[in-house]
Amino acid sequence: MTQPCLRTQVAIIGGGPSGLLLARLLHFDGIDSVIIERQSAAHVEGRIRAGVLEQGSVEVLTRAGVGKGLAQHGLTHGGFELASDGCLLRIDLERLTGKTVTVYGQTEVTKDLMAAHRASGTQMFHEASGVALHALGADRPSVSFDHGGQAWRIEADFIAGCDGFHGASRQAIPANCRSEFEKVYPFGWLGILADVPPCHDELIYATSQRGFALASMRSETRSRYYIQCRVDEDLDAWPDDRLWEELGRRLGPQVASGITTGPALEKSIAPLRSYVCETMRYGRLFLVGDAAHIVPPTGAKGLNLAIGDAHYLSTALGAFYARDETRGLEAYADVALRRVWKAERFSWMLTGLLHDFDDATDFDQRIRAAELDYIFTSEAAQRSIAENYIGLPFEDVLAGG
Ligand code: RFL
Ligand code: PHB
Repeated sequence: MTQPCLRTQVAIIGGGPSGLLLARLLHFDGIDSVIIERQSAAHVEGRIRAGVLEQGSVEVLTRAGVGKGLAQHGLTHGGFELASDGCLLRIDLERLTGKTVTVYGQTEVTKDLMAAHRASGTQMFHEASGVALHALGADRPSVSFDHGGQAWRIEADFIAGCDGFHGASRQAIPANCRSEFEKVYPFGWLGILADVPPCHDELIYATSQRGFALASMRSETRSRYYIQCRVDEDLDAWPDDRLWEELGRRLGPQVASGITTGPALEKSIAPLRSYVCETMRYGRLFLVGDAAHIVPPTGAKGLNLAIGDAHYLSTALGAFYARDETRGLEAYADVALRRVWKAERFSWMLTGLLHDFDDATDFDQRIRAAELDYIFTSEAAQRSIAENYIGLPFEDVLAGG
């Protein structure tokens, strides 16, 4: 039996938000791509993750032709609350920066992108296994995988590694050509999704003696809450009643009085990690999104960084195919990493500020209290948080690194 072999301009490994978005942006520049995804389409479309989009991300998604659902159902937020032991401070994003964020679930972003790809006929291989990358340093790299009981091979000009933290792409870069920077936090987030109205019209990030809590939402009738928990926490030890009670305690009495409880549609625990792989390029392989970097979810940056990478890479590839210009491709890793590291810093800072660390000394606790006090009383400190939360500006990748 002969092995089916396809040819495309960009082979995209991973059909999560970064892969799907990159393929859409390339499509609008007339660049052909094929998506190879390990999971089923239903699995990809059902995943519950991020909830907050920066204005820059909304603009990129709109450019990718998936702005309609966002415009119709996205909730525009001009601020969010910080709560410290029950005292509330509003970070007024709009007044401090002139910008807003949009609350719209990653599940919806993914569904919108999948619908657009189905309509435009993008070739997508779901449930592909054994994905392997070949000849990354040569002019014609390729990807091999098994699909539908057959061994496939796709030859491409470029490969985009959009396959998340546990994917195959990053591992295909020889260990002596990449440096990894990592911080693993000694706690996770226990998340609950429920069809109840949110307790407040904006997000509330709360720090308390009992640990961190976040009140978020997906719509006016669907709430998403998180609490800091042990990484090895047993989900069975958290029946809905206990979780609602704990949320109320951490968010403080004023917020708790507005909480509507209800049965959990979903409950899960996510570990928290900061991670960066340098470099994000090896030969004709470019890493995009979680394949290259992870942030703890405290700053709502993960999906936004993935969208930023897809924007930079599609711009660089567009210039290559339109004008034979390689400057953007050469600058991609440095330009993307500069933005990534700033988001890493912000997410790490907010995580340290708002979570309870078992090994914190009395000194650490006093410093944390002083930092919170500073933020609660200084507009300059609030502006710095606001500026990072709404998303730092994109550089021009074509101007060079
Ligand atoms: P993904 O979403 O992990 O998608 C990668 C895709 O690649 C596939 N794959 C493979 N395919 C082929 N071959 C292989 N060998 C493969 N290995 C993996 C996977 O099946 C998958 O479909 O990465 P991508 O596309 O880079 O997107 C990144 C985002 O998903 C991620 O950064 C965010 O979800 C992070 N995040 C948040 N980001 C925000 O910007 N705002 C938020 O509010 C926010 N909240 C969150 C979050 C992540 C969370 N968890 C669960 C980690 C809240 C949580 C709780
Ligand atoms: C969410 O709604 O899932 C969410 C919102 C803000 C974050 C993290 C997660 O910082």
